[in-house]
Amino acid sequence: MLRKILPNFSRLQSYRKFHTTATADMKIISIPALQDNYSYLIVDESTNEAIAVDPVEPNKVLDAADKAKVKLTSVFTTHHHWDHAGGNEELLSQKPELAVYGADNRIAKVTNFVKDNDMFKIGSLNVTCLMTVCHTNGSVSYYVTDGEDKAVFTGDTLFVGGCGRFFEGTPEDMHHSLSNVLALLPKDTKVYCGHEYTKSNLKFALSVDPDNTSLKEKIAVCESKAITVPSTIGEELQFNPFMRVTDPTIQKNVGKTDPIEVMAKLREMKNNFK
Ligand SMILES: *[C@@H]1O[C@H](CO)[C@@H](O)[C@H](O)[C@H]1NC(C)=O
Ligand SMILES: *[C@@H]1O[C@H](CO)[C@@H](O)[C@H](O)[C@H]1NC(C)=O
Ligand SMILES: *[C@@H]1O[C@H](CO)[C@@H](O)[C@H](O)[C@H]1NC(C)=O
Ligand SMILES: CC(=O)N[C@H]1CO[C@H](CO)[C@@H](O)[C@@H]1O
Ligand SMILES: CC(=O)N[C@H]1CO[C@H](CO)[C@@H](O)[C@@H]1O
Ligand SMILES: [Zn+2]
Repeated sequence: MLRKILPNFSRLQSYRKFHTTATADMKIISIPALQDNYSYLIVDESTNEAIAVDPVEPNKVLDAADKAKVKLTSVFTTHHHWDHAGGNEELLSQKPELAVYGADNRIAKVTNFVKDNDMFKIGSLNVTCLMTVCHTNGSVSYYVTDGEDKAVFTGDTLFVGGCGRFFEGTPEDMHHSLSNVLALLPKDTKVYCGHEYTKSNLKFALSVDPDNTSLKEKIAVCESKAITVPSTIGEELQFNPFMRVTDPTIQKNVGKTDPIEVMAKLREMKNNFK
C-alpha cells in the first residue's frame, strides 16, 4: 500500500534508502512436496509477483499461487537433481512465459543462467545468487531481501542442522560454501532448505557436540514439529556442526583439528550414522 504512493526507485542506491523505512513486503509460502522435499513460493506483496523455488510438483505450486492470488513470474532452481529441477519441464509446458533461473546446463528450461554474485530484482525484491558448490558443482543459493526481511534458499547445500552430501565437490568446497559464503549473510537471514531432514541432523549433531545447550534447545523445539524450516543463519552457527568445524569440542569428538579434515570426517560420520 505504502509503496503505491512513493516515487519510482529503480536503482539499488535509492532502493536501499527507501527500504530503511518501508514495511516488509516479502512473504514466503512453504510447499511440502514428495515425501520430505520442500518447494517455496516467494511473494512480493507490493507487486503480487511470485517466484517458485524448486517446483518439483508444479500443480502444488500453481495451486498455492492461485490460493494466494499472486502472479507467478519466475522459477529459481537450486540444482539439477530431479527432486528439485524435475518439475521445470511440466511447469513450463503450462506456463511457457516463466523466467527460469539456474546455474547448471543439466537443468531443463533455464532462461537465465546465473553466476556467483549476480544480482537482480524481481518486483521489489532484491536477489543475489551465491554459488555454493559441493553437493553439485552447479548449486546456487538465492539470497532474497525486501530490505528488511531476509531469506536464503539453500537447496541441498545447507540444511537445518546439517548439509548435503558431497556428490560433486570436496570437503574444502563445502567448507567454503558454508563458512565463507552462507555464514557471512546477516544472522537474521531465514534459511529455507530443500528437505525436512532436521531431526536426524540434530541427532547426529548431538553425537559430536553433546553439551551444546543451543543444540539441546533446538532439539526440544523441533521434537513436536512436522515442519522445522526455516531456521536462521545465526541459529545454524550455534548448532550446525558443519558450520562449526573450528569448534574445539567438535574437533575433539571427530579426532581432527584442521577445519577441512573436520569437515571430511563429519560427513563420513554422518553418512554412517544410525
Ligand atoms: C521506473 O524507472 C525505470 C527506469 O528509469 C523505468 O524503466 C520504468 O518504466 C519506471 N516505472 C514506472 C512505473 O514508472
Ligand atoms: C560437474 O560435474 C559433472 C559430473 O561429474 C561434470 O560432467 C561437469 O563437467 C562438472 N562441471 C563443472 C563446471 O565442473
Ligand atoms: C541488494 O543486494 C545487494 C547485494 O547483496 C546489497 O548490497 C544491497 O544492500 C541490497 N539492497 C537491499 C535493499 O537489501
Ligand atoms: C517421495 C519422494 O520422492 N521423496 C524424495 C525426496 O527427496 C529425496 C532426495 O533427497 C528422495 O530420495 C525422495 O525419494
Ligand atoms: C556447551 C557448548 O558447547 N555450548 C556451545 C554451543 O554453541 C554456541 C555457539 O557457538 C557456543 O557459544 C556454546 O559455547
Ligand atoms: Zn540434491
